[in-house]
Amino acid sequence: MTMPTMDSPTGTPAASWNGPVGRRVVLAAGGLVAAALIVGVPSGAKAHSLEEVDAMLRSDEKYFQAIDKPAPDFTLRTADGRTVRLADLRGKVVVLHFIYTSCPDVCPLHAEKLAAVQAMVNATPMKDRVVFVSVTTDPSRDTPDVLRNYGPAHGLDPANWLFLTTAEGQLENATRKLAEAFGHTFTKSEDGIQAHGIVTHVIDKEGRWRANFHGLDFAPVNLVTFVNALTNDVERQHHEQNSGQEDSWLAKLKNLF
Ligand SMILES: [Cu+2]
Repeated sequence: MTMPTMDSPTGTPAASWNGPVGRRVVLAAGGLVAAALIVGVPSGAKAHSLEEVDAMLRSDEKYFQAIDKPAPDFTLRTADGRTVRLADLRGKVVVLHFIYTSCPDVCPLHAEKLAAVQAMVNATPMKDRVVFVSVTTDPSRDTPDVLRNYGPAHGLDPANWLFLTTAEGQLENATRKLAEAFGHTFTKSEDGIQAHGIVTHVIDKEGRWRANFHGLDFAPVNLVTFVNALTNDVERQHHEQNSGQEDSWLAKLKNLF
């Protein structure tokens, strides 16, 4: 059996980011979440404007990288043959990552990590405002049936999860080109194993790329908190007074851990 040639600590788009990528802490994710709550999240959950969350994550989540530029555009296809453009997702916060289903190592862990994030999001009113998007970097092997079955097998809820692949007429490397636009680097060996880094990208409701969460060791609650700030961002400027209800469910979610 060939060993995977994962270049886990490299392949990240941020030159300034040097954190390790590993699987060890993932196994203790519950503990990490609890630790993040103790050190990272303001108690009472009253204060979570985007600026405050951003400042909190910059100091307490070492795998968080703030970004603010237009997200690379895409036109791709779902397993059911539906065309999806990034513009179609306008109005929703998009949590996007690149994986391929035959990955023997970190892609399944990445999918499971995002499934945990999705479960937290979907336990709240954010469920209708957030879309999770997996993009395969191996369109020739990841056929519609494979795409459809992968998410549920790793705990992802099809309610607000899409697994995208190349559309008719696109080159086979279209999704890998997209991944490169998101800062990834790839090499594809003869046995089809791709070397790649692990990054979760967050795109706001207006299609701007707002953050990367690097590797597998970030605290899921920190990604949820950031996504929550983005879902509230525009409304909050206009309805500062109406935040009580949202605060209470976020506090409740945090109290689960
Ligand atoms: Cu992988």
